[in-house]
This record gives sequence, C-alpha cells and structure tokens, in this order.
Amino acid sequence: RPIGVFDSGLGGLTGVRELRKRLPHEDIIYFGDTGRVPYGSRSPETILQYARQDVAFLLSKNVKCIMAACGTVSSTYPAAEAAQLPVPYLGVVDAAAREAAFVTRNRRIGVIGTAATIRSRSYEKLLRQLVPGVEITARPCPLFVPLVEAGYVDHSEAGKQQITKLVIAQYLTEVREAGVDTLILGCTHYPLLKSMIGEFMGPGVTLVDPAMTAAHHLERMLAERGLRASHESGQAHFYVSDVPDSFVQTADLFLGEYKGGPVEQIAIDK
Ligand code: DGN
Repeated sequence: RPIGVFDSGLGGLTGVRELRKRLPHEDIIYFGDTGRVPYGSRSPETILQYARQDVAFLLSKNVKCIMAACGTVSSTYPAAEAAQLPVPYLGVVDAAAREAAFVTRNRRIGVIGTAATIRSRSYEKLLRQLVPGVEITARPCPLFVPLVEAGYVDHSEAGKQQITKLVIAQYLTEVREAGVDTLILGCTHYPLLKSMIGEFMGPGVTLVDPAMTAAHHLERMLAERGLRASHESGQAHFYVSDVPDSFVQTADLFLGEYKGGPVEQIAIDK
C-alpha cells in the first residue's frame, strides 16, 4: 500500500522529495489541491473542510498512512480528529516542533509560516509544552510563497535573488534581533530559500526543515508499526484538483532530481 501525502498545492512536493530520498522503495500517492490553493490566507473553518476532503480522497486510495505536508493544514487539523483516522497520521508541525525543541540551546525559537499557520499558534502551543521557558518569535511571511513559485529561489539568477533577499531582510530582521538559535521554516515552500535565509540569519542559527523532519519521523513510524514496504516499486502518482499544466511545470523546482510520475486531475469539492 502507498504512503499518502497531501498539500494545498505543489509545496508538499518538498515532503515527497524527502520521502523519496529516505524511502525509495515506498509507493506514494500525492494529492495537491491546486484548484483551491492557497489555503494559507483562508479561515480555519474553510481550511478544515478542505483538509477533511483531502484526507477522505487519500483514504479512498487505500493509503497505509497520511502525511499532511502542508504547514497550514497541519496547524489547523485537530490532533483528536487525526487520532480517529483508520490509518496513522503525521503532520509537519508536530515533527518540526519536536526537532526544534531538541536543537535549541538558548530556548529562543523563531517560527515563520503562512498567515494561517502563525495565527493558529500551533507551533507556539507545542513548543511551550516541550521547552519550559521557551521564548518564541513568530512572523508570517506571505510573500515567500509567490516568490518561490515564480522561481526567486536559492541558486536562481542574481537579480531574482536580490529581490528575495530584500524580502527576507524585511520579514526576518526582528526574528534575528530576538537572538533565536533555531528557526522553523514552517511552510512547504521555505526550504527552497534555505541558503538565503541561512545566510541572513547567520551561522549560529539552525534552520529546521519540517519536510525533512517529517520524512524522518514517518520512516520511524512505519518501521515501528511494521508498515514498511516489502515489495513496492517506489512509484509516485500525483493527483491535482486543477488542470495539471502549472503543477507539471513547477514540480521540478520542488522535486529536484527526484522525478515524478503520472499527474491526474480529480474533482475534490464534494
Ligand atoms: N502549503 C502551504 C503551507 O505549507 O502552509 C503554503 C501554500 C499556501 O497554501 N499558501
């Protein structure tokens, strides 16, 4: 049976990429809700309704576990509801918060994400349980998603990088001045800006990449539950809710060398 991964659009492919690196023999079913992206600027009620439909779709594909690769969904989907699902569920927020709690030495942690993720205080709530006396500096960075999707990323041409660096300075100066030693990149797209963000924050700050951390947790979770693939072929199948064109065009940016698979459009809004 495949691993199910979903996201509001194509950002969750950063999660697929990490899974492909760690678990090359696992089959993956990915759903990207490209017809309704972005989720990050919507209300919690709408995000929850969408997330339930996304989860139901993956369950209809007989997945053996579900990874909510989206920072916004993972911040909104209630843990109690996730616990009732017929298969194990893992959200990126839980994995990344644990990693940040493990990494920090000075108990000052920065969190960046979409407006919905920051407003939900999802990271804050978890970090306060995990790190007594933690000081959190949280900041929404809404321009990062369109910048990444337009290719203004690490290793792009100098002029594009220049623009992204200005936006990074605008958003992150306050976080840097707070003296954090750990920064959670709490949105699917931000790992594509990792070098530039790292350069701005300085060498003393550890960047936590939720996609990477969640893939690690999922690997352990599957092993513990005896759910590791025994004869899967390591194929990925992608479903989207808009025409596949733009997804196909931008997917490479997120997947890197990890080539995709077939992309199919489905109707999700039932
Ligand atoms: N995938 C979303 C997230 O990680 O929060 C970003 C895209 C969006 O919905 N705005």
